[in-house]
Amino acid sequence: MKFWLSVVAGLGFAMIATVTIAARPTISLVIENHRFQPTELRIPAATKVLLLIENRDSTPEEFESTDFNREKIVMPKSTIKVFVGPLDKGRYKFFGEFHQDTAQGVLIVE
Ligand SMILES: [Cu+2]
Repeated sequence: MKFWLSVVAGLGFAMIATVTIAARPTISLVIENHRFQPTELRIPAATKVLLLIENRDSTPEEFESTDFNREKIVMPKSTIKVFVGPLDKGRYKFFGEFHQDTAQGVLIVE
């Protein structure tokens, strides 16, 4: 009996975990011609968000933010995952370190 109770509890936990992963807010960001599309991202405050960053250029880029402390290379024609947050309300700049003259964006947490 004790064994079956723990199996049932385990299944319940696995289902909750799956739902939690599925519910994770996901935002797509594209790098093309050394620019971000869109240049403004909006996410809710106090929430962990998954950013999917696709580099459509034929050169590498580095997604970087000193405001929310992230730095990750995106190879040409590939997509990376970056978790952001939970953050307080505000505006947080990000940029492509290899093309800072054009690759600029802002994360708006509201
Ligand atoms: Cu860097």
